[in-house]
Amino acid sequence: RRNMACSKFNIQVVYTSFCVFFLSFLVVFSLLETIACDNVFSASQTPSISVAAAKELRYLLYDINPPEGFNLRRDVYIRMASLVKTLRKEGDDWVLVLPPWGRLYHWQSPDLHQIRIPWGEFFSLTSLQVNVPVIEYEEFIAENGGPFIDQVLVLQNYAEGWTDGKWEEKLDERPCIEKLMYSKDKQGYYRGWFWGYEETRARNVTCISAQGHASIMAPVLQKNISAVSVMLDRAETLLHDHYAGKDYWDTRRSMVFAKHLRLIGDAFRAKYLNSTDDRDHTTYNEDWTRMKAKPGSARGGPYLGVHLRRKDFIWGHRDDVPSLKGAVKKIRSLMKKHKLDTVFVATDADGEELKELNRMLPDMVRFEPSKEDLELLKDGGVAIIDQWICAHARFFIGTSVSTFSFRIHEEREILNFDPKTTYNRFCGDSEKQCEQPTHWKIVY
Ligand SMILES: Nc1nc2c(ncn2[C@@H]2O[C@H](COP(=O)(O)OP(=O)(O)OP(=O)(O)O)[C@@H](O)[C@H]2O)c(=O)[nH]1
Ligand SMILES: *[C@@H]1O[C@H](CO)[C@@H](O)[C@H](O)[C@H]1NC(C)=O
Ligand SMILES: *[C@@H]1O[C@H](CO)[C@@H](O)[C@H](O)[C@H]1NC(C)=O
Ligand SMILES: *[C@@H]1O[C@H](CO)[C@@H](O)[C@H](O)[C@H]1NC(C)=O
Repeated sequence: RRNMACSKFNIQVVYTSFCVFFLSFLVVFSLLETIACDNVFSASQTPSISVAAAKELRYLLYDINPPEGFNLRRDVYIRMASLVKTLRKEGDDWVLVLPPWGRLYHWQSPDLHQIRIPWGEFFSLTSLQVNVPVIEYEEFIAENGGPFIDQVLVLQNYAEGWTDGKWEEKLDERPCIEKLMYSKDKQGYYRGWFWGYEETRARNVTCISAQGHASIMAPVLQKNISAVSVMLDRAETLLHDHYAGKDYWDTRRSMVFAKHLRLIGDAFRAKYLNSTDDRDHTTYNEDWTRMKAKPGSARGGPYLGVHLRRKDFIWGHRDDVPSLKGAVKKIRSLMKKHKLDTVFVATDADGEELKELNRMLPDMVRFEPSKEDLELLKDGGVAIIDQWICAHARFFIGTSVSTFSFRIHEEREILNFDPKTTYNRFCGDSEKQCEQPTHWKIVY
């Protein structure tokens, strides 16, 4: 039943026809992926068969506040996966339905149709499956017999804020505080955004004030609600169950980038950065549960990796973000210090800034897809390839409190880089105390 996620992925891979060289690889890997899928599914279905009589199949769907970016959304996935794990421990056979990607504020490439993008375009579904059962939204529609969601719970804070200035975990059904983003149609169904799937309808929508970690929802989902499919909207309201604990890292490690994106990043590294896994000690195991090496064992390719976040980060004139001139000065000094002749720059800088950067740093290497490639990879795929290449650099420096940079830190931690080469950020030109990012160590 859940095999669809994998077969659908294969189809997408097949129409990724841009580069004949990659295509032959991709077909082979998609075959491997199918085999891996079968193993994963048969393994995960064995226990559910033996207790099938007692456990009901139920679906947890979720969505996030529209302005949130790609990288925060990846963080909310970790919270939801944790909730599903709690739910499965305590009762029914819950499955997490992956919210299609789209309509993200930062995805601004013109003429690109960027909605209803399945997770398989960005992440390896078989890898996610090893951690917790997940399905794509279209697969949910097929299994569920139509685009119907039984119950939507819109999460919100408490209208009164923290009582007595004291924070405590709590959860209550409450009137909706903000204007509901769902409206009733003539048949009495609720219509809403639903990731651009206009035909989707909800049978019931209510608001819940929630203050606490993700698994605070578990008793309500088990006991108060009997609906088969439940969607949590504004899921970012819930906090991590165990931030940076084993469960957190298991889920984070399972969020392996889609194979075709990693291959494109690797080919770019080989061609433009003289970087290969063998030489750089960054060999990746397809089975993430076996990705564990001696800390500091990764060497990385002979280049400096840079994430330079601009746009909304400079519009606010934040004092922890450098001017382009300040950034280039730092880049030059790091290249000298670490004896690196090459710099790879990932940035969201706009046309004007990019020109200026090019002028000051003419030798920088950037991943710039052709129009055709961009159509296939989309802004999300390009961002992942940028992150993948930064994750393989001998030394990395990112931007202060950018979730884009944080995800690179984690990726480098997974690859076993020495933390000294990872947890670095640019300082503002006149920033006095330039505190460097925190080292988050993997709990295996
Ligand atoms: N390709 C590419 N895209 C980038 C880069 N930096 C930012 N972006 C784009 O801009 C978005 C940044 O928003 P987020 O993903 O939320 O990450 P963030 O930089 O922490 O921003 P906030 O969390 O919103 O403060 C990314 O998702 C990308 O779409 C970059 O270096 N390369
Ligand atoms: C869930 O049910 C319990 C017991 O019936 C009730 O006390 C509680 O308020 C309900 N919680 C929510 C969020 O509806
Ligand atoms: C909608 O859901 C709420 C909360 O679970 C429930 O109290 C209410 O009876 C439901 N309404 C309908 C029409 O089913
Ligand atoms: C690539 O790296 C290898 C090993 O570090 C080195 O011997 C070789 O000269 C480099 N090639 C180029 C083109 O820089």
